[in-house]
Amino acid sequence: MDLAQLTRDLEALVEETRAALAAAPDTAAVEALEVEVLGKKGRLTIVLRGIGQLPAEERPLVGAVANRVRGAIEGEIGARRTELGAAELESRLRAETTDVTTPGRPIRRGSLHPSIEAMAEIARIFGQFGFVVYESPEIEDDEHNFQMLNIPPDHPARDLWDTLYVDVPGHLLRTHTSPGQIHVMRTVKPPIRALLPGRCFRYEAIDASHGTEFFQVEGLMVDEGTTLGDLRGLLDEFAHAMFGAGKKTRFRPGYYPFTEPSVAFDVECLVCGGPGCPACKRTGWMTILGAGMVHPVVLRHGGLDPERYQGFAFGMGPERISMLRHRIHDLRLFLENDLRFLGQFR
Ligand code: 2NL
Repeated sequence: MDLAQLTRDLEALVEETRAALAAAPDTAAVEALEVEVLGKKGRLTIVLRGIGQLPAEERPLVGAVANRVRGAIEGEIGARRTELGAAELESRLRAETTDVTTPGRPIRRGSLHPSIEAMAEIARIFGQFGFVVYESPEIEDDEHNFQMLNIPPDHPARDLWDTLYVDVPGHLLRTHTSPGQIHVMRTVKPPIRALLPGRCFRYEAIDASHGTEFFQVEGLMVDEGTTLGDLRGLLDEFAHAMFGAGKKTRFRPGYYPFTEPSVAFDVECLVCGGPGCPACKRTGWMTILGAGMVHPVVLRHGGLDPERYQGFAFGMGPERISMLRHRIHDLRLFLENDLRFLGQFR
């Protein structure tokens, strides 16, 4: 081994490495080549072992050549790594790109249950007249559900409400939202304009117009000098907003123990408009709610002096309102949760 030979070997190593780098398909191959050439047990180290056999004065010369060769190889490797790295990044970015122009999966929107839709519309309309929504418990006691509403324990009117009882003596599932109005009268100072929507319960055989659970929306207005005429005017506005401007309405005598006088409020038949058809049982009218002037006894139970304050109240079933609006013929549809039915509402 002499200096010239060693120098040629080193130059050859540079050439071979350059060729191998050019052929390296990816950065992993470059890493492998780096270890093979420059590593601790790499080819450069092996070539430089020959230095030991050279005369001492030639060794620094080889050292200088070796350093230049190492530098050249490192430079080549670095350049090729950068080149391949950029290409690899480029192709990864291309592969992982999200095409924001691809059509998305449709988002299925839910819809309101028709009872809820009707209650929201009722609340919206009465809200425009200053009525405020209150809520009250579904479990009540006999006093609030019956006695304070002028329905004493053995009164025959109790038969109007087939009651579901809970296993706490004296307590029951409210048969109407009226006990909530008692709470309102006892806590809110007149003028009162209260709207009470909520779920009610009755022990009934389920058929096309009855269920054991249903919603009720009750309204209550109490102030000095409130009259049946005020009730009539308010309900006309409601009927026109709900069923159409200009629809004819009427009051008929009715009966509730908690109102006197009591009325049924009808709107002209929404199907035939008056002459009579099967939908209105040939009467030309459809009943939309019951109402009346709050009975003085009930005002007193509400903590109000009937000599000073008068009030009216009304109650309606949102399911009935919804049935009239959408011409639905069977109440059971509101309870069955058939999505083909439920999906048709807002
Ligand atoms: C109906 C009729 C009605 C009332 C509810 C009421 C409440 C109080 C005092 C007086 Cl605290 N009245 N509520 C009055 C008349 C009718 O509901 O058929 N609802 C579905």
